[in-house]
Amino acid sequence: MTLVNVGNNHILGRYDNPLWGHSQKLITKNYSSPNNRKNLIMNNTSSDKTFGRDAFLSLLVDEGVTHLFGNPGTTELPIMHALSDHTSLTYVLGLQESVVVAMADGFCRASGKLAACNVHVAPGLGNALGAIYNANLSGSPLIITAGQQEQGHGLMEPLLYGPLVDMARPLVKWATEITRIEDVPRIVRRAAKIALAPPTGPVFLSLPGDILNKSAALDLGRRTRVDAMTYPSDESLRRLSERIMAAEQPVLLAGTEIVRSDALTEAAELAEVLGAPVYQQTVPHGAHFFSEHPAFMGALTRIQDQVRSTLSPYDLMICIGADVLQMSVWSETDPLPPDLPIIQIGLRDWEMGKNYPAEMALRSDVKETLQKLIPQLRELQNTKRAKTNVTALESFTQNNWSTHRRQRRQDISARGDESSIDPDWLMMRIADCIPADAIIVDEGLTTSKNLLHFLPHRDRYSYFGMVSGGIGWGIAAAVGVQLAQPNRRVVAISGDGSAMYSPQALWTAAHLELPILFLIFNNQGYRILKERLLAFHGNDQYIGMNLREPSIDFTGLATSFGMRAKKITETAQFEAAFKPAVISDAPCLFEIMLQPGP
Ligand SMILES: Cc1ncc(C[n+]2csc(CCOP(=O)(O)OP(=O)(O)O)c2C)c(N)n1
Ligand SMILES: [Mg+2]
Repeated sequence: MTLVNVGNNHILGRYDNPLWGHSQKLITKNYSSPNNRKNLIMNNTSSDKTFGRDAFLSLLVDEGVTHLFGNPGTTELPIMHALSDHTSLTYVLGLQESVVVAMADGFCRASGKLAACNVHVAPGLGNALGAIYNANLSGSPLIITAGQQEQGHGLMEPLLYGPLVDMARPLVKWATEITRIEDVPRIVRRAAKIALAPPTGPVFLSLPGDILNKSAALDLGRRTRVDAMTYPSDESLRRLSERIMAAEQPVLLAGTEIVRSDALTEAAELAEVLGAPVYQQTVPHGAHFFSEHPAFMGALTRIQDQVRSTLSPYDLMICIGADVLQMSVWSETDPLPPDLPIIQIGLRDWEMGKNYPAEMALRSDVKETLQKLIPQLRELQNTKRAKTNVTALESFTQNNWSTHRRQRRQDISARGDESSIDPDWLMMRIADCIPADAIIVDEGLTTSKNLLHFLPHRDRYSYFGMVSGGIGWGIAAAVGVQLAQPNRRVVAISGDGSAMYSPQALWTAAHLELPILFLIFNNQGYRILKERLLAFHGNDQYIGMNLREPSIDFTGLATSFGMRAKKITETAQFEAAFKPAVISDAPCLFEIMLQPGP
């Protein structure tokens, strides 16, 4: 690779990313000091040699990894053996590999930091694939490793052997096997750089046992970070601001990169400058916009007809780091109104023009770009337009998120006391009663479908939702979120069906005494599937959708893991128990009994 000087940064070369299918420019900065480097030339064998296992763990630490999530087997024993010499790494034990990866995913999402996780050979990696799929969609910077059988086995296919790299490859940014101990530093350094280079995402390394147990004189090198704090050229910014000002009724689509780039304040300022309403992208991954801002109208639904009609009044859609109209259930209607032009800003150029042509697509950091764009828009704006925008913002209050919340609250109060717990009432009370800086991890499915109508997004880490529709993420992700944010209270909400995909994570929470409050909504089945079977097929024979006979006792399950737990059947009981639990510093589970639905 050649080093080319570009201003203050360096372009270190190009690499091909299999996901994007084209070359990425790498702008690099160097963070390791020469002193650091000296320390990293390891001396822990009698002959100035380093074991592969020690080199691997030292490299993780030097790359900034603080938590190694894992589930060990024989092929991971070299790492487990070396761990006691690397005390700055916290090992977090998960009792099933999908749980291990989901915990690590939660940690990355709630910190933006690099994390590592280790799973066991082919069956363990197989167990983890659904969670890796989720981590890839959420862009979690994660080094996933699996122990591999010793290379000395050759082609003899020992127990647990499998094509690990081939298995992981479609779901990660980069996957490789380390076949020479000399490559350990280069490969781990490259893995960390790729995971953290925006758009961030998981990478996979297969670690054969013989590489971990061999020793060699190794220089562990230094870390590389790709600085992607980029903004468009002056010319692009000029064209962008002129195009935006030419629109009479622009609308903003707030997306996931606003969280990653920490650009909530800038996104709000853009809405104010333009007097434009803001919708959250159709799949709310996180807290993409301040809900209580007058311009916030809520999330777009995933119902094509509704989205089309919501967007039809506008003459320009400005997508800020957003997935453009990702849907779930198919419909003949296209959600995008014909002739609605699109502008896309963000670092994930895979998303640009992916589903709909973009009139302008700018690959740049959202925060940096908005910081440059907003003053230009102000300059172009005349006083008359600025006044109209203020009036427009005021007019949104008739129909915005805050107004709808007020109405929904009144509707719920008007319903009066009901014998069973009403899911919407429950969501309202959860939103009301949690501490202001609490974090919600949401896999509540039908029960929490209206949660975001009550729960305001107030900061970038206040809410984490499912990104893919793959269930079994929430309970485990909450463990990682709590580890990443130890000073904030995590409330993990989950359907009963979803909870059964990763109940093992409750044990990790209990074992680490993490003060997570788990709320399991027990409606004794897969309500969402029942509702859809009835709606799509007119069939009320819910074969394979009831979790009854026997009923699952979540209170007993949590208690068996050493966690305090309580069954809640009435609203008054919830009112009495919730507030004290949400400020207690011990893990706790409430099993909330709800109507089974259709
Ligand atoms: C990994 C995975 N397996 C299966 C499904 C299919 N699926 C979607 S929702 C659901 C049931 C969810 O039940 P629960 O968590 O109890 O929520 P409820 O519908 O009752 O609100 C299932 C099985 C899925 N989305 N992801
Ligand atoms: Mg259910």
